[in-house]
Amino acid sequence: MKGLTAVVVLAVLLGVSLEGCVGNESMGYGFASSKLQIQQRRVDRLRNSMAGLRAKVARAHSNDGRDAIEQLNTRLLLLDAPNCAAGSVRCGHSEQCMSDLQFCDGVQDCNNNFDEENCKSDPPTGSFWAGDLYRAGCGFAENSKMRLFITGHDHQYYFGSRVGITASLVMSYPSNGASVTDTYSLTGTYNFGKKELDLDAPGNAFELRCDLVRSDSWMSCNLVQMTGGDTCGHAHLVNQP
Ligand SMILES: [Ca+2]
Repeated sequence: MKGLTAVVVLAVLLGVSLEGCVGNESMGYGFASSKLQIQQRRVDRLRNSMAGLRAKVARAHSNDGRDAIEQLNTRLLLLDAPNCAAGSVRCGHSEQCMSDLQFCDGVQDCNNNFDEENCKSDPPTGSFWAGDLYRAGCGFAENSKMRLFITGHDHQYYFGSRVGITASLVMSYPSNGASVTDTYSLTGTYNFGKKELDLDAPGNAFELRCDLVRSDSWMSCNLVQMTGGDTCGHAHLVNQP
């Protein structure tokens, strides 16, 4: 019987019709047919499990977990060091903390000059970022397509730690069988020390707060209500070529 079972499983895997090979009850093979049907169901379940596992592996590759781990490590090193007070940032890999207001002001404050490194105006003017909004609330549609265009910078020498940024946010989502697009003009600042982008939508009662620790490739954003501070959704925006 074990030999027959092995043959049957092999036949199923090769896509051979089992019923056609072994006959039916009327031909005196009822017992064998029943066993084969059980084996068929087991193989089907295995196939479904394999398909689920393949999908999970594909999703893991597309999410690129290395980026997430690197971002978390960087945040721990640079932003969330327990011995740095609120509003302060760790000077790279040293133990020294510095106010984010002293970053990119043209004066070396960190002993290792970390505060005056990487003072380019991120995200750059003309850059384009896209992703999906998820865990949506506050009236925003789940899985809205978000596209963020950085339209300009205004970096004043007397406030070097921040750079003024203008942007255009386009949100597209299905509604009643049609695709709806809302466009918002945003203004705000980029914080060099914390690597944070904070954009307000004037008159639209929300702001977009983004973490640009990996500013060359993607940013992690929260859509937040201006009143109350409730999070209305999260988006992983990827820099588009
Ligand atoms: Ca400085």
